[in-house]
Amino acid sequence: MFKAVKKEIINEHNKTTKSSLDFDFEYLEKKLKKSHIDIHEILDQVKKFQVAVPTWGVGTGGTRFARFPGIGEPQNIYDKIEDCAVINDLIGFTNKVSPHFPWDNVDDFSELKEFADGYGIGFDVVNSNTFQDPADGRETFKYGSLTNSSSAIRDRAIEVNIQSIESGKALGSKGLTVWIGDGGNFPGQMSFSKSLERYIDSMKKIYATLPKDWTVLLEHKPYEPAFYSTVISDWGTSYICAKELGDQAMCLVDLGHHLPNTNIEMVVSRLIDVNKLGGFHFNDSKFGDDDLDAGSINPYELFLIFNELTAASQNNKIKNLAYMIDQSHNVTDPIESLISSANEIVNSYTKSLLVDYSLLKKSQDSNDAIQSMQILKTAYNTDVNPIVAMARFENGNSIDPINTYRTLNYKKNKSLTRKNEGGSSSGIV
Ligand code: RM4
Ligand code: MN
Ligand code: MN
Repeated sequence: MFKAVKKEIINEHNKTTKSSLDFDFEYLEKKLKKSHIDIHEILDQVKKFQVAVPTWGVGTGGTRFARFPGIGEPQNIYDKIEDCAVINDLIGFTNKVSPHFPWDNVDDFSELKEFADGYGIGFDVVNSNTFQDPADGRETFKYGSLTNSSSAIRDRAIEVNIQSIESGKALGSKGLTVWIGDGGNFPGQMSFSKSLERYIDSMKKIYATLPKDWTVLLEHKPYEPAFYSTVISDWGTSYICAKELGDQAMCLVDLGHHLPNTNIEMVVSRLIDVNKLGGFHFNDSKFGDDDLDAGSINPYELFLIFNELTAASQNNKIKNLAYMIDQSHNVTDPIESLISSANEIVNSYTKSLLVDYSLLKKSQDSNDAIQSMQILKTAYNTDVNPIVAMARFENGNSIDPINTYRTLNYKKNKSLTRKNEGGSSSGIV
């Protein structure tokens, strides 16, 4: 849309890097040709890739201990949309945002939609927040929301979700992600059985209000903020609930929501096979739900996840997955982190398109473990940056987005008008 970043600035910057890109692209074209891969076919697919940016991700995050605000931080949803538009103007892979309610509540949603439209930004799946208390102070979610033992509190949590759907409808969204913080810190604190029953019961009431063309995505997490048990702890529980709810309920995989060493790519494959994979929250981690930048710690895992997705999509086993980023940026300018993360995600997707799946099948059938591993490694070790950069260029975006961004002095300029009122509405997330 090029309202947040002037098109001329992008064009000028591209002029300085285009010949180097052409050189790298032509080299890769020849290299891939040897393996009978047409780089232009890959490029066409990459140009269409989209992943949504979380509105809460453009504010500087924090830890349990402190938050160190950056300069020119967005102060409200309008500022956040503008930051997201900067990202999209530079990379073009992120033309939708995923809002979080009540954090992003406004009085007039049609005005917000119009504002975002003006930047070429749409609204992806909306997220409901019942992991902190609603502003009106009527009920508290301290001891749980959708699974609380009090029916009045459960009703209030259901209301928050229904309200999120209503807001999402006004914004043109087509889905709701539900992640609850419900769980316990002590053995015996809550009944595993009753809390799950109450979750399903509450979700059925939310599901009943879902428009027919919407999807509800159930997000699991094994711990935090509850540290002994969580109600929707793992993909198995998530699957059981999605199945119980019906066809419009799917499971969402947040890459940080697994116990250490979980084979996430296998979880992805299982959910595909049972027809319940609905979407992702991309991020990276070393220890837990660290919400670090996608591809920054374990890029091979990210590739292996896309390997499952591409194999499944070539067999027509998946469609319409909701791709979203879910990260917390504590030490970087969130705009740079999100640019880099989106590119890492597209990069992994691109590498998966290079896998020779018919050869892999033969190799698997003949129990050739080394060759099978090498087929994946060959794709993974290919430097696909020229394809991703060319996709950005041909879509009218920046060949070298982070350096283009740095020439803008965007945050410094914004700091003149955005007065820091104590930081983002998303707490320490
Ligand atoms: C949670 C979870 C949710 C996200 C919140 C902010 O850990 O990942 O998806 O909405 O954080
Ligand atoms: Mn998440
Ligand atoms: Mn999380």
